[in-house]
Amino acid sequence: MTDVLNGQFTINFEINDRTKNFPQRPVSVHASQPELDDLVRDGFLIRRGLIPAEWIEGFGEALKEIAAGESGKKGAEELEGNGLYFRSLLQKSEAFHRMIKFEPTLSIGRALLGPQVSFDMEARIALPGVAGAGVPWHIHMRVIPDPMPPFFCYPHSVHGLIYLDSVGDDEGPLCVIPGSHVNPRMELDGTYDKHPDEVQLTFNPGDTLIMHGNLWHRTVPTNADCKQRRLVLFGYAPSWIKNDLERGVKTDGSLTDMLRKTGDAEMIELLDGFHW
Ligand SMILES: O=C(O)CCC(=O)C(=O)O
Ligand SMILES: [Fe+2]
Repeated sequence: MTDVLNGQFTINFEINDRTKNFPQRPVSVHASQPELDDLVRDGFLIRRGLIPAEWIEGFGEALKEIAAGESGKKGAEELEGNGLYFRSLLQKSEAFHRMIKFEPTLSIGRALLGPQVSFDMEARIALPGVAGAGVPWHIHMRVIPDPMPPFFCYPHSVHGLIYLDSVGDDEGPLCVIPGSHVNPRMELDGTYDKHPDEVQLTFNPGDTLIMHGNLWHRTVPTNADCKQRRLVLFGYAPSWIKNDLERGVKTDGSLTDMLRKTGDAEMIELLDGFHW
């Protein structure tokens, strides 16, 4: 950590809101400028041992409870060949709330996206002894139209993967293609094909990968000797992209809820905005 602390620097953001007297939003960045430059160029940055062991243990305990509570329920995501997913973790356990203002990653998110970001968390578990569980090549924001509209808001996001368990060859390393976050149309989507530029990464508990949400990545599928493979995913996105901040006189939301229930996919998209 010492080199990180030594390299730390501050960005003094000022927001262009004259009506609020130009708010100052300084960000003390837990990374050096060269590290940020690497992240912008390669699309990822690894922080070994970033999350303390007791936090990892707490996340694991909370996930265990959530998994037990959701098993077999409608909407539970137990995906064949992929593993179990648990979404909206901040709503499911306070154990995850310590990540909301976790400066070592938050400050990097803000340095890259601007000081106003929102945050959410989810998790993925691959079970021990189950072969073939993996995630094929993908990016997280498959929303880029062609042709590119003049005012298109490019889906920059900063995502993170915190590993709770050791990930070696049996558990399926993570593969990333450095620099691929600027190439949203690679013809890899949904495959496990080895790519000549891929870098394979293995992890110990507490290791954290910080990446652009559109970095191409996959896992190697687990083999039958694998141990449990759990990770928590988090994401920062510009907070002003969300339109669900309630203002003015509060409502019970029932009218728009009804539209969501009865509406088609277009209606839901128009009402709910985008979910990563
Ligand atoms: O399991 C991993 O290592 C990565 C998972 C992943 O990329 C995802 O769930 O989007
Ligand atoms: Fe992913």
